Amino acid sequence: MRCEISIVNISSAIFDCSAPDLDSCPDESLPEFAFIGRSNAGKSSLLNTLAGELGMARVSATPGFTKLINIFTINKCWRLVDLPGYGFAHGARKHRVRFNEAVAEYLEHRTNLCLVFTLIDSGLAPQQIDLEIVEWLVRHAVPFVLVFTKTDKVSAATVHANVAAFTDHISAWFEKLPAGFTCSAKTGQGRQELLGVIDEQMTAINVASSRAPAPTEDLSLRIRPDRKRRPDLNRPW
Ligand SMILES: Nc1nc2c(ncn2[C@@H]2O[C@H](COP(=O)(O)OP(=O)(O)O)[C@@H](O)[C@H]2O)c(=O)[nH]1
Ligand SMILES: [Mg+2]
Repeated sequence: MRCEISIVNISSAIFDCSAPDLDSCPDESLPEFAFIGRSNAGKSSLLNTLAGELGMARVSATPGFTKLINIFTINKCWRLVDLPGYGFAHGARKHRVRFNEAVAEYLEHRTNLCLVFTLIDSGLAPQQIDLEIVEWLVRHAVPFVLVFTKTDKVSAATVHANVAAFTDHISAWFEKLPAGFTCSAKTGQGRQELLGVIDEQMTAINVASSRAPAPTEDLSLRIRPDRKRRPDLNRPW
């Protein structure tokens, strides 16, 4: 399905499902944009800010739903995916990052996954667990951008210092750094930029779709070859 309308304004956000694992996720017919971050990084708040008045991520804020993959269809043509937060492993593997198994499966194998928004609290110096997540995403060739959240809570100088320190830590892993954004769910800072990223990706998909010879082509088949490619979004921050 091709989206003819601009997606920068979210006009409908429909809760699809809370999936316990990859197999329970809906079909791969629509492009997906997933949000990950530590618990408390500001994921649900940012999703709600993106959706405006629609209160999209309310379900994910409900206890019991936070361990599930919460999926929302936006404007009937793409999806936002609220992934469970990550933590450290207990026991022998402690100090190693621990994903919910379903999250790892989703990130590695979901063929219609376009881009991951990785949320990091801008008020904190680089956290080992966030660095490990970025390393994991790089190792598994998952396309992602960095989103530094809660910028209203600390001074601009602190945000700048924390972002610079984080960038410093990860820069050796990249030839080209991933794009980074600073956001506040409270003030709306960064909202248009994040929606702009989604718009860019959707436009690219639509352009590819308009070039496709077969009218009945399945979107998921078209996305699959690009699945492991890094997004070409090299904005410095
Ligand atoms: N000041 C401020 N607080 C925020 C912001 N985003 C989230 N919070 C607060 O941080 C806490 C965790 O946010 P939440 O969205 O539930 O995080 P999640 O666990 O990643 O989904 C809540 O108390 C939010 O009100 C923000 O941009 N600014
Ligand atoms: Mg949440």
